[in-house]
Amino acid sequence: MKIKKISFVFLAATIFSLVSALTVAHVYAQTFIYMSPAEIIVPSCEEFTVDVNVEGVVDLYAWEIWMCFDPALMECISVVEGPFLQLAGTTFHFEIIDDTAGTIKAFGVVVPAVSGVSGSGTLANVTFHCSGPGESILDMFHTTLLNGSAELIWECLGDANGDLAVNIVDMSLVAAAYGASDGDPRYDPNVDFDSNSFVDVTDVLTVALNYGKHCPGDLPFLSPINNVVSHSTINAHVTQTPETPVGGVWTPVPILELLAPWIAVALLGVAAITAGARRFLMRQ
Ligand SMILES: [Ca+2]
Ligand SMILES: [Ca+2]
Repeated sequence: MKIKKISFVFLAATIFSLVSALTVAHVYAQTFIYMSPAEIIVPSCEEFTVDVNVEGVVDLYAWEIWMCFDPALMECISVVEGPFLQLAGTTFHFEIIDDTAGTIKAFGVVVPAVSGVSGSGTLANVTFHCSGPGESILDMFHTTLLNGSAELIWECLGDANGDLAVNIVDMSLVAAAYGASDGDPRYDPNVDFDSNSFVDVTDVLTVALNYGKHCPGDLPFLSPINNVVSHSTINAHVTQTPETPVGGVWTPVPILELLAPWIAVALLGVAAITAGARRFLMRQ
């Protein structure tokens, strides 16, 4: 009976350990897109940069991030691609900044998409110029991470201009229509390869997966499918403080305070001369 009790305790402890280990592994296996620093405090009229990072991603071929900010408080100066995706090879990066609406739309993709990158790193560096005191959320939305899963198809996928080749021209065309939906003047059905009435990073990745191919001749082609990486996003918060006067605050200094040491020296000199003169007269 005692042995049975010990066995039961041992079994329970083993199960608990296994569950704990699996839970921890699950936590660390989660994928995040987050901004760093998460809390930004900056004086008015200064520039600041936020890194957009990814944590714990596997086989990343392409990313897309849309962001919004308060255009009354800041403007976006630049979006520079970070080094993480470049670990997989040559990349193509594109962004649309709208400082009137306060939005950023950006993507990065490996071209040609021959291998993905795994791990953690920086996707983009976003630089803002602060224009006045106040607070704003830097809100990421429509974030997409795509891995290398693809299915074979028997059509010339990725050729937007019909010249039977998939190259930088097609990548430029899909970039020019990037972010547009059906009805938008920039929308181009020839680059909406998945016919979902929207040109986004999935269409960009379609070009990247087939980059360099010719048709007919290089069949089959590749279509992204079931390749969305589930993830969470964590936003940042900006506090823009009132401007500090250049050179500090001027305080008037009393003139007597400045001259006091010289007045003291002069008085000592006069006293010495007077004492010397008195001594001379007494000898006479
Ligand atoms: Ca083409
Ligand atoms: Ca599409």
